[in-house]
Amino acid sequence: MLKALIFDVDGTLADTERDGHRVAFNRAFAASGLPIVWDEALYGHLLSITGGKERLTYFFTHICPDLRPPGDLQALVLRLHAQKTEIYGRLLNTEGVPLRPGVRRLLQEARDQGLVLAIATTTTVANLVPIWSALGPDAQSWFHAVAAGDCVADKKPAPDVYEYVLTELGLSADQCLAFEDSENGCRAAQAAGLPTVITVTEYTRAQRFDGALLIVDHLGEPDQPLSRLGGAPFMGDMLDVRALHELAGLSARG
Ligand code: XBP
Ligand code: MG
Repeated sequence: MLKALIFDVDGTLADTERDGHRVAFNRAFAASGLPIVWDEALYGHLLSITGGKERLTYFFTHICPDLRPPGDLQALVLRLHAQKTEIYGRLLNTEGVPLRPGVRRLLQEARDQGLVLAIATTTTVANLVPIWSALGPDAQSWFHAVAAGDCVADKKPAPDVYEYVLTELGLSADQCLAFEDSENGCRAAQAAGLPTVITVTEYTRAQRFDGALLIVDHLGEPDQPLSRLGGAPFMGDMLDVRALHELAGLSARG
């Protein structure tokens, strides 16, 4: 019996990586006088590392150690990431939050029909503030549990954020559906035993989603039909609560 929907944030609720996080990282580099620009292609590669701090550490260690300023690497990463997070919040507050198709519709319908909502994300919890603002004045209260960034020991593809949310909700994995955009996210949800719906982005379209229940380009809108890319033989134009109950039933029957 489907009781809860658990959403990833970046790439799932909103398309935030290319024009949001990536731009904020570059502005933080510039503000620190570092001659570093993460172009779209390089950032797509760096996204295989989840967590902005981990991504910065990987870059200075394995990609461009010659661009690493002298001094303690961890202190540099913490300072740059704090700058980036502050820039990211301002950027989304001025540029707006690119909610993905069908997100607002499905969240509203799920609330109206009594489904529990939760967030399981690798991003820093401060980055949720513009998401709440974009969804509505009381949007943060829509979600019964939020697992974000450093609240768990290991980031995706580890299952920690999903296990944290399941514990907070007091539900079992087979009573929920997870929504993700990336291979790392799919692996995290699958490792927590969660039936997983994937909405790909341009960065993740070519990734592997082994075990996913359904793979689509987005959740669909009445005037913007979704395209099924893999998984369950779903024939509808958009994912609504009725369709999710049917998919959950399909998953339960194995
Ligand atoms: C995506 C991530 C995050 C963001 C950057 O999170 O891996 O690291 O790219 O945010 P998810 P931070 O898809 O799980 O929402 O710099 O705050 O980590
Ligand atoms: Mg994501």
